[in-house]
Amino acid sequence: MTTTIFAVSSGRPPAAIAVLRLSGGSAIAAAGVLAGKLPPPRRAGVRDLRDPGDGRLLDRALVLVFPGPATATGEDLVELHLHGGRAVVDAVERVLAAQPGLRAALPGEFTRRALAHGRIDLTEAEGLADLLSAETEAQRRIAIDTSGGRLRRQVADWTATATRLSATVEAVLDHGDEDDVDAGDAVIDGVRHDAADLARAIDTVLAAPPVERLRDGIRVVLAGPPNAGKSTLLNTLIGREAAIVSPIAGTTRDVIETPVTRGGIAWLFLDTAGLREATDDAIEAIGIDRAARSIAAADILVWLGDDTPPDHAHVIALCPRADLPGRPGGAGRLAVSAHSGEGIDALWTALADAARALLPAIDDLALNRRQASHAAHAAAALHRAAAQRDPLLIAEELRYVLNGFAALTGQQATEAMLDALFGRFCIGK
Ligand SMILES: Nc1nc2c(ncn2[C@@H]2O[C@H](COP(=O)(O)OP(=O)(O)O)[C@@H](O)[C@H]2O)c(=O)[nH]1
Ligand SMILES: [Mg+2]
Repeated sequence: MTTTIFAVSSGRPPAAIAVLRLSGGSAIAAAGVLAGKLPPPRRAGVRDLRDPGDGRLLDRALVLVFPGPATATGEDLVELHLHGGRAVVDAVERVLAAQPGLRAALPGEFTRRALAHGRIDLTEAEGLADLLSAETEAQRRIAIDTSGGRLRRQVADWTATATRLSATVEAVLDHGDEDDVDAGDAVIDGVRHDAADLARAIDTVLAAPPVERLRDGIRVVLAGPPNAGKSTLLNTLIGREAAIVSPIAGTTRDVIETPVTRGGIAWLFLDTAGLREATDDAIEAIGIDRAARSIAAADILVWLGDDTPPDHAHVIALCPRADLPGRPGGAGRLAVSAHSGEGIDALWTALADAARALLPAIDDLALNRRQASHAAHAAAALHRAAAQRDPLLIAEELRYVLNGFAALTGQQATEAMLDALFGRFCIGK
């Protein structure tokens, strides 16, 4: 029997109520030791919780018992709704920890058990992690779909189709000698046709922008020559002094990253060292090198130079410091001044317009990079299967496809991968 774990799931005390959850084979017995006769399954009951050592009252709590396996974790689960004071929670946790087979839960351990018992799959666990960290409405909407099994159901659909194709090919391979050859060919042609259809369906999903951009923010890189006003503009956009501003060229040496949410979009603004050809300062030179790499990795490049911007798929070219006399305007350039505020709202509008193409639409099935890479492998194998005539090779490709789907939903997840995922969760989840 696995150990029984317990943790406050409702956030840090003090609070009005603290929901302490127990999960595992000893959960119900342990709750009984504190509460005496427990309420019937899935019915709330108020109980006196007592220290079994000396019989003293710990708290008066609402107790709920959920016998497994039809529970969130797939194990016996108990909820104690305590008064949310720190000392109350401490006292109850101390008594629980003293019972044999019980210990405090690790971060994400309840969810990890849910995954281990097949109550959720890996895509749902990932969606849950995103849901818990969601700060914008769009993040929440996509995460709630994924955590609710939207991707799991889609992959189950794809898996059913690939399994049917695989079985059809295996049947042709098994009975190839007995049946007439033309009939076998017709069946294989049908499989190839369906494999191509499935590949295209997956490609459509893969064409949507990745969920990371929605979650971690759209990377907006401010770049241009020294003293163009990059750092000042960054501070104006985010509304605080994150970057040092000075008339001395070469002040900003490292890339400064500042996250901010605005207009329901998560942004990550990156201020960079000014790009200039020659510098004697070794550290500034490293900064310039980093700036060049940031530009390459930018989702949107905001260019503050008066010359032609570097090649980039999404560039917004500015005419900065537009309040100064004699600043060149120019077609296709947005005049902005961090000092007068001119053009700042228009810049936000231009950013939001560019962002729309970069983010998954709210109704899209959005995949993270891990999920997308497995789906892409499966789609590639399907394309290869569709281009094949040899049933043996088609069968082989279809096995790759099914492996890819299994990896996507976590049937082959490694411990290290799970550690990384559940490290993102808080204790009690
Ligand atoms: N007049 C005016 N000066 C600005 C503006 N933005 C920045 N500056 C000045 O230009 C100089 C360089 O600014 P900074 O933001 O450090 O430029 P960076 O090197 O591109 O980061 C500083 O003296 C700023 O005060 C602006 O919109 N108008
Ligand atoms: Mg600067």
